[in-house]
Amino acid sequence: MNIRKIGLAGYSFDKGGIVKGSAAGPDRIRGRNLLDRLSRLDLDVTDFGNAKSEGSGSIAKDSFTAEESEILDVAEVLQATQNIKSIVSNILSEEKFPLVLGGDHSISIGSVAAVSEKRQQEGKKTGLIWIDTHSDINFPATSPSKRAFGMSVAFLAGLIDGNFKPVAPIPMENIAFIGLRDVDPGERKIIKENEISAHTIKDIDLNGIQKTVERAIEVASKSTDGFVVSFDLDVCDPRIVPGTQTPIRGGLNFREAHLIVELLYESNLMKSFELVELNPELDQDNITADLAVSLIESALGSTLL
Ligand SMILES: [Mn+2]
Repeated sequence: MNIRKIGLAGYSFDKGGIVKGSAAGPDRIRGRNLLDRLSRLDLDVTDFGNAKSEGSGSIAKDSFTAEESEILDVAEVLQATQNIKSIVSNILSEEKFPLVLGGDHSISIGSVAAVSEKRQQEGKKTGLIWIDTHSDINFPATSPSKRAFGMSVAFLAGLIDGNFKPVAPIPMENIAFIGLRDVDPGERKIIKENEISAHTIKDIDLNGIQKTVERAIEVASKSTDGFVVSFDLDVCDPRIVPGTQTPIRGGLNFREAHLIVELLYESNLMKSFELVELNPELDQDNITADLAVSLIESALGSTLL
């Protein structure tokens, strides 16, 4: 298997979301013996640490478009996404596989863009597999929360002009959602109009995990040679993931969640993996944090035999 040299980076940030607390996610995941557990997988892990940003740095309020100005804490979010982008770019320049820990889901605006930009410089296109209860494809105007964590995919696809627009947007024909079960009206419209591949929880009920993941891989790797994977813990059922800010009933069970990342690893096409939205303050006896660690192990090649 191809994933051996890992660059691990956490980003402590929760101003892109509604409920505070996911900024403590990376520390908690590390505290549940992540590095020790990864060392058993025969991986060469370089730790780039947990980073955070204080405020908005030098970004002025008037540097945003009218549309961007609708986003709450927009300057802090832009600062954070720029920071995590540069950290992931460093990991890539050392030719390592980025393993990113969030933080709320807005950090993907930077972490995913770093991978697609680096690969565009190499003449390659990049797909995106977004495993989440939510499609996170709101525009600032359609977003019910006005929080950036519900807009990440819209930015990554290059649908919104301005400061957050990636140099190398992910082609919409190479985006695949897995596990959707809470999609806003504005998002439905965008998904339908752009014919984005969206596998809801019902599709999983009907077709099973294996077929669903195969279809998502097909979409994300069509005329690309790989994809990034972004895993929001809230795709799992609240019974196994109490520690997340937007728990929604009827999610994936423990084995379904693991099988998804096991199959993605086996595809040999994953170019980075990130796991977001652990809120330790809402967790119960670390069951969410421990699930996060075991999903990361499976995504990086841990097998049963
Ligand atoms: Mn979500």
